[in-house]
Amino acid sequence: MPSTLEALTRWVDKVASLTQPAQIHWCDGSESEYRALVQQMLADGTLIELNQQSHPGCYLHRSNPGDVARVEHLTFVCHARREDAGPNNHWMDPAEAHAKMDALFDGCMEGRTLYVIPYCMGPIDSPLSRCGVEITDSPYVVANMRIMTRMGAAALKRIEREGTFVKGLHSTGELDPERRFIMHFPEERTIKSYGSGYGGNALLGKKCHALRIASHQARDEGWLAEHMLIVGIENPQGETHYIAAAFPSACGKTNLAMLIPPEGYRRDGWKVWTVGDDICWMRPGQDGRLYAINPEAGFFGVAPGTSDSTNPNALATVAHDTIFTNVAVTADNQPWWEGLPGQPVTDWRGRPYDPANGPAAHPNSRFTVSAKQCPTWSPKAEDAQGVPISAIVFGGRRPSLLPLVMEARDWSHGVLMGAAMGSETTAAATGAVGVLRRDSMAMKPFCGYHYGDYFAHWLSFDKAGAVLPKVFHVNWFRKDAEGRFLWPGFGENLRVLEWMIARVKGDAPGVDTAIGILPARDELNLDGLSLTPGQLDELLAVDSEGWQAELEAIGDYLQSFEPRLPTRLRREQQDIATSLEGRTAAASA
Ligand code: OXD
Ligand code: MN
Repeated sequence: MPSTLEALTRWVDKVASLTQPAQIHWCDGSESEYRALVQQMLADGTLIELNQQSHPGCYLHRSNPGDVARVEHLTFVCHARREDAGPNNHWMDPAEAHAKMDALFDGCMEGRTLYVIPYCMGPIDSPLSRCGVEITDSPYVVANMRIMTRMGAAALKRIEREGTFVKGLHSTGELDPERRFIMHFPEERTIKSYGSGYGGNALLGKKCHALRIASHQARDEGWLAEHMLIVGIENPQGETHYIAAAFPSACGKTNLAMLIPPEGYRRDGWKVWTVGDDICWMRPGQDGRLYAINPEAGFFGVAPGTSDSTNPNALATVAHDTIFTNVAVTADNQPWWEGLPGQPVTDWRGRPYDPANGPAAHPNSRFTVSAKQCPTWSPKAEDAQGVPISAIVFGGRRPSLLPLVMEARDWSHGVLMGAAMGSETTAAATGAVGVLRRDSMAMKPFCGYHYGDYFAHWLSFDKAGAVLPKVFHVNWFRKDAEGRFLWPGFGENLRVLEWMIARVKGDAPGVDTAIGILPARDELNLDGLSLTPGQLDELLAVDSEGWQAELEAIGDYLQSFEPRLPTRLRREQQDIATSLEGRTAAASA
């Protein structure tokens, strides 16, 4: 008997009789198992060996060209009651969804191996962690799950002790977009995914479990599952403040999580510690503060744009033992993407590189790598208790209006800032790129239930005994009239984080405005930056008329969550709108 947990063996048997695999393999997560899978994938062409001198242990996977990103229009959240999914999700009746999926899974693993992957999201001994089991017919998924989660024997032991686990069933099927669905059943803690091998659709521990199912479970259990990086900032006095930050996909979470301090800061002794780059689970501790873990064990990062100038830590991390997906290749068989020096000779589809075919690496090409390889990996990342969060940051790609940084006056204002987040779309999901869309808390594609209920859950943390983090909103992507970025970004973002920490410690008074607290001109350390006073003014300007229009747009957006929109959030939006009108009237009187 591969497991002592009857509920697990019964489920595996049931899936096997539906999918009819040639064999069943229970993953133990060992190095030898990983090596054997890699050999098998090299033999059948699923993986291609990269230059083992320059990149030991690195392989390339080329996916089907029609299967390179998350598919939000094919992703469903199947609550028993339609209203519980909210206007932020696609919904299907659970019985109909199960029937549809089971018809697809019927016999789909004939001649294939069914892999059973027990995994733990979060440190194996943490009370904040949660476990799942993914069944898949893809060895590529098994190899990626081994990097991205604590997978195998230790996870199985915890699952057997606890008796509960999230069930995830996956098959690559025929990779036919017409036969592709990513279904979630939050009330059953179950996922069924068919027809895609892409990370966010197929590595079920990540978006499907750690965000969509976990966000729903978190509401039931009094915690938060968020699309956030976690970074520790150590000041020259040796104090470390942990910051959790939500940005939509492909907006630089990995870069911020691995930030290299500017030269002067390094000299003064500032250090940055990476705890996570994509997902954060938080819950109140005994002292009332929020404590966070990164449920993942690896990075599934966007390759293009990752370079020695933008993120040298990421580059060092992926120098060995990394699976690359849909990158290009150089003449000497090294992985290549836009932003790196050198020349590609083969593009992501395996064709001779021709600029007429577009970028050499797919814009959503990825690396999968163990977090332990990151030079700034935090020693606290494995801490069972998690790290205490001093500040929560929201942000997006906003070419205009949104200042470089602003702080919420209190928790409910912070929740409004998160709810109102907007960003230009990126290549991480299929669909048009560069269109502004509201993406509350960067969870639009990932919140497993009604956004109105989710906002209420966020607000519920403001209660007696709570010692909540300060909340900020940042915008690294503000442009001038000529379309040039006003702020240099990357490592220089530490200057903004330093101001946040000063605010947390009560060391910076800030300037109170209708939209929140902004830094006074002399509160941001700009030493060594070639920023003109005009640029700083633009970055910190509050355009009252522009903001009045923005508040109206936010009001319309919030309206779409009625009747479940918390009145407190509506009041926040109205209070700011009124304050803006008052200030505009006073200024023109
Ligand atoms: C990701 C995403 O892969 O957000 O992290 O799409
Ligand atoms: Mn993400």
